[in-house]
Amino acid sequence: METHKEEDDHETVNFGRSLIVPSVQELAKQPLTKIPLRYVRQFHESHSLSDDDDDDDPLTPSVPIIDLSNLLETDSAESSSTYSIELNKLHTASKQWGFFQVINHGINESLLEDFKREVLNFFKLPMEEKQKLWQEEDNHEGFGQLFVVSEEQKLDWSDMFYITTLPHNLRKSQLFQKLPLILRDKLEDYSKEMRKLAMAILGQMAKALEMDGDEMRELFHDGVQSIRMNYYPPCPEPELALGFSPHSDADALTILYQLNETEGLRIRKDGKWVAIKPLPHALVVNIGDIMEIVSNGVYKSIEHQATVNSNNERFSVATFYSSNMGTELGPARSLVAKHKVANFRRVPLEEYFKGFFAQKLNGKSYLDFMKCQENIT
Ligand SMILES: O=C(O)CCC(=O)C(=O)O
Repeated sequence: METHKEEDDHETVNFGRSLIVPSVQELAKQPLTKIPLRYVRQFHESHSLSDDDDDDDPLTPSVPIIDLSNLLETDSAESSSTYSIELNKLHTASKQWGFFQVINHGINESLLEDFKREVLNFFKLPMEEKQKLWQEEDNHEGFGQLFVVSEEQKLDWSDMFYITTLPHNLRKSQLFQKLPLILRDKLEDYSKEMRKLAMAILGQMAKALEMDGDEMRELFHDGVQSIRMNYYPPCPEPELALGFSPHSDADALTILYQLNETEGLRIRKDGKWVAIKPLPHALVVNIGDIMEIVSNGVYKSIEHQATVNSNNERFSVATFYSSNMGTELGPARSLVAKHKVANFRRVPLEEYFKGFFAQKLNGKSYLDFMKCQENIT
């Protein structure tokens, strides 16, 4: 990972680069009946979208819903049975699903509405304006796509805007300053609220895992946060394309805000793709690879993908929260002592991220890099 001085003389880190690709939003404005070959998936990839998909099967379980007010709201809560039941739900969801929706999360509704409006407006900016915020060849922050490493690689049917938001010294201030003013303000507020929420959930996870709470705080205070805004335009051949290739997230916790009611997010559960239906006022939380590592494999990061459809556009914002830059990433020492085995090795966080962003997305394959050799299955 390269570290360099920006003009305003603070250190920034270059987490990676991605080949520059055309805007799908612009492409989708043309009267297309077929999508260009670069977006057409192999049979087995697109096949997995339709044939494994049990959306309408009433027996398909739906992702757990956690009521955060039962965990966070009252001081005396921890001794109550409501608290223990909810904590147990969180623990089970994190072990068995790696995904859950949170309700009563305490994020101000008007902030969510204002931020949504600004993100929708942002994607509506004319292309000449967006060009000023496009990725550069040596860094993947800005508008574009991530994880594009070759000209032959299949592309996702989406555009995104990606930015490191916290800690402030890692933020590319030149990019941030170019954002429309209201979006910048709302993004600042949203990013702070997401950090608070992530820390609160991590605190509860420490309790559920019976991990040393101080160790969790030590690892994640001042953590690295990045935000990815996704736009999925309607697609003339949705059965042949993917909005987002299957992947697990490299961070510890992702908080996903689905901005409109168009469905698209699917997670792989017991070999089947299960749709996560947007629930009004809820946020989707998922375990990332860092949390799988820190929990010594107790919690699982889960493969997910986004599908597209022919009629409706879809918007989402993912906030990724990771441990802090000083961290050596590895299983929590308090858990290794308890489990009497370390299931993952230790690497500096920088090295871990550098490896992640240098490759094409491929399910959960990157986690193998972190497994202790004898544990690779
Ligand atoms: O848009 C979605 O539902 C998925 C987004 C996602 O997986 C991501 O941004 O990492």
